[in-house]
Order: sequence, then C-alpha cells, then structure tokens
Amino acid sequence: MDNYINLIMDKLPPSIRDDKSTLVALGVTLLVLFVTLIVLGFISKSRKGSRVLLLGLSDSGKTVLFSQLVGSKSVSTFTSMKQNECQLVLPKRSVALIDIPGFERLRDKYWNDLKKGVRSIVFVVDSYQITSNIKDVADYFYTILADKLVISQKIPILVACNKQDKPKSKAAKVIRTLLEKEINSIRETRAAALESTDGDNERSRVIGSLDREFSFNDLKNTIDFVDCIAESKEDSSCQIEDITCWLNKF
Ligand SMILES: Nc1nc2c(ncn2[C@@H]2O[C@H](COP(=O)(O)OP(=O)(O)O)[C@@H](O)[C@H]2O)c(=O)[nH]1
Ligand SMILES: [Mg+2]
Repeated sequence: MDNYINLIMDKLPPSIRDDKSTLVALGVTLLVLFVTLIVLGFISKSRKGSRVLLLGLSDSGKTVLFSQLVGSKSVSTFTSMKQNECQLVLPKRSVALIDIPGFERLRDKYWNDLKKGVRSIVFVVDSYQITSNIKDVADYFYTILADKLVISQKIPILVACNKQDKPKSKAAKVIRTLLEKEINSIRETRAAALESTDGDNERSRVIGSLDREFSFNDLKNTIDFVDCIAESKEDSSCQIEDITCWLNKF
C-alpha cells in the first residue's frame, strides 16, 4: 500500500507534492467522488419499478385474480373499461398491482401509459378456451415479449394458466408448448415481413434464436408458467399461492 502511495506521490508535480493543504484537498475530492459513485450505483439499482401489471385477453380472469390477490370482493368485473389499481403488500416488498383491460382497442394505450416503472408482468390465460384463443393469446403475448422495454430491462413474466377447475382445461406445461409453437409461426411471418421493411418496432421485431424453433428458454427474461384458479366456487377453492410466491420472488 505504502509503495502505491509513494508511486502516486512521485508522479505528482513538486509544487503539489510539497503543499500539504493541496494534498488534503485532493484526497477529500477523491473521497467525495468515490462516495458519490457508490450512492449513484445504489440509487440506480433501487430504481427498479414497483408496478405489477396483470395482462391478458378479456375474460381470462384478470379482475377476479386482482380482487383475490388484494383480498377484496368489491372489485367489479364489469368495470373493465378502466384499470383497477391497488397496493399489494408481500412479505418481501410492496407492489402496485394494476389490472389492465384486455379489449384490443384499449390495451395498447394502457400498456404504453403504464409500462414505465413495471417490475414484473402476470399474463393471464384462460386454460379452458386456450385452444380456440391460441392465435389471439400468442399475438398479444408476442407484442409484450417484443417490447423494447421488456427486452432491455429483462422484465420477468409469469403466465398464469387460469380456470384449472374447469374440466378439460389445459395444464400450464401444455400451454407453454402451444404458445411456443404459435409464437414460432408468428415469428416466421414477422421475420419475412422484416425483410421487406427496415423499421424496428414491436410489430416487426423478432425474438429468440432464429436458427431454431422458438423456445421461451432462449429469451433473456425469466418466463414462468403456473396453473391457477382465480375464482372460488362451492366445489373448488381459489388456488393462487404460486402467483403470490412468484411475485414475492421477483
Ligand atoms: N371457472 C372459473 N371461472 C373463472 C375463473 N376466474 C375467472 N373466471 C370467470 O371468468 C370470467 C371473466 O373473469 P374476469 O376476471 O372478469 O376476466 P377479465 O376480463 O380478464 O378481467 C368471469 O365470468 C369469471 O367468473 C376461474 O378460476 N375458474
Ligand atoms: Mg377485467
């Protein structure tokens, strides 16, 4: 250590080396600079957003899930023209949970307004209707996965495969494969369109590794899938513990 200090001292001009007050001022300046850099690094890390957005097609169960998560029965499922918002207190953190309307006409506007400050996304899927809805679900999901902010900030996404109480509803594992297949064909179409344009936007951006079939494993974000039941009925109770655990983790 002494050797280093001597080395630095030797490099200083004699006028500074011999003046003690200049040396002290130099030391203090370096210390302040060091502390500022540490504080700035800490602030930028803690600036991670606190919004958790519930996305998905209309009727997938977002509003029911929202009210179960925040523990309120008073959220109307008919007010899907505007977002529902509530603070959700988890053991590790508190997040702003926002239920976004799924109508195609409104969802892009809400997404663009609210995506700033997003911490994570819960994408809700109707596991009973998934076979008939797969194109719409995959198209909406692709738009989210290809979003510049979602890619650059590696926003973690949980696909909540809802309505598992219904007979013949598809399990999360099956839905994952169905979505990978559908996203693969959407990607082919977009890649072909990309060759004829030079724009870079959500509609044309290509995600994953192009040299093989689309897989969620090729994305840099964490993409998890869980089974869930948002609505409690007489013969089946609500099962959303995996969602709460996931939110607490990310
Ligand atoms: N069987 C069943 N129905 C559900 C479940 N979750 C939501 N629903 C029903 O699905 C419909 C749409 O729910 P809603 O929360 O309004 O969907 P949103 O449009 O995505 O907000 C309603 O009739 C709910 O009762 C569930 O886990 N199981
Ligand atoms: Mg709703």
